[in-house]
Amino acid sequence: MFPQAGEWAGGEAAFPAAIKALDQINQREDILPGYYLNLSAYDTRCSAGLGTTILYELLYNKTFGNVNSSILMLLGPACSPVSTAVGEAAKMWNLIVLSYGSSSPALSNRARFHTFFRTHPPATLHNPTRIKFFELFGWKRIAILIQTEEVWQSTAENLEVLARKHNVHIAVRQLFDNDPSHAISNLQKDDIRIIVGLFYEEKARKVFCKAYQQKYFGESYVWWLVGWYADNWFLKIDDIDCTADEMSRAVEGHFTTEIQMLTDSTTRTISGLTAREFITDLNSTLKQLFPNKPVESVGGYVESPLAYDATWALALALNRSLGRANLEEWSYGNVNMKEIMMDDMKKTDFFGVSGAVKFDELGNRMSKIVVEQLRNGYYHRLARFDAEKGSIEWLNNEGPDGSRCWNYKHNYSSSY
Ligand code: ABU
Repeated sequence: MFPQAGEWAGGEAAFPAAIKALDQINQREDILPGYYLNLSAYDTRCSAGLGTTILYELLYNKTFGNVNSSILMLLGPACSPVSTAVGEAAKMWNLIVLSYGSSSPALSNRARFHTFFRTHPPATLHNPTRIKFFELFGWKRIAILIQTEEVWQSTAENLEVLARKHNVHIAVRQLFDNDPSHAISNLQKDDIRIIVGLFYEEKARKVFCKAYQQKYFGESYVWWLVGWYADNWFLKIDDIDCTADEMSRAVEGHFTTEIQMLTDSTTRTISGLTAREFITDLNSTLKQLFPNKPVESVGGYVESPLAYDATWALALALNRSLGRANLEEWSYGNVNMKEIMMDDMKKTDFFGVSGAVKFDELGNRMSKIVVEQLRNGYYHRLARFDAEKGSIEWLNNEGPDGSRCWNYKHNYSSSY
């Protein structure tokens, strides 16, 4: 499932990345020998309703798309609301789901999502980083502005628990559905200066346009957002009532936290490519597919390494199952075979373009977090945070310890 539209069109870049992995896997004689792995792709438009309909058609309608037998496994969905709907239903058909794009902490519930795995780490991973920075700068009074979706609400709940433990006071918690005007007025009334914003990119544009109009921006305010929006997301102004210049002023200086999705390592990955070779190849494909967009603005560009590695993870798990199960005997009622495939998914352990790929007991993946700041319209890397060790590695000369590193725009194409 690869969304090409909606709140997050993450499938735009994730699909070509998955196809690259699939082509390489199909050429390898040591992986699934004698089999050709076929991928049938569907656009969910980031809609839970459409995702569920597609799953229903795949399960019941043998003439749907070009799938004429039971599907072995499901790659995707991307958006968390779709994974929530599809992931919960899939277990009823013993279908393994591997998402490359869903961050919702709610998806870590093994009872609800028994057959669900993801190469995208859960969004709770951002919270220790946020708290670490609040402590570092002595910020004690914080607000959370939340879009009403489970992905954001469950991240906020986790942040509140962590904040309490560290004596950081979550003074205000504002929810909004579509129009954030009211929520922003309330933040302003309460004189909140540090705000964690939990919302999709389209809503982020509305938030900052309103913040500009209500004069709730500038050096006295510090916003913390997620870092996976497309580059220059704030310059897309067709759906808001602000100019590009106004938006640039409103967003200037905000911080982001993001999972490190492309490894810095120069080691060859499972496919034989280095991470750098993978992204260079993907960049040239995306330039052909989307000639009118910079690659960094293609939906799911940042997450594309996770889609590539997810495809490898599925193929390698199926390959392990070959020794113990006859793939041709697969049907949705074959619980025995589902157990074998689940077992083989849990054994996942390889080095991919996103780093070491393995799942914990909740089907999750862990990663380091990168902190960036938007300065003069460009994102600059500030630090990398290792939540397991609680350690910060400063990536430029502006950390409190004065250590020197480097400064670069956060997209992959400019660094490679
Ligand atoms: N990095 C994209 C996360 C999108 C989602 O969880 O819906």
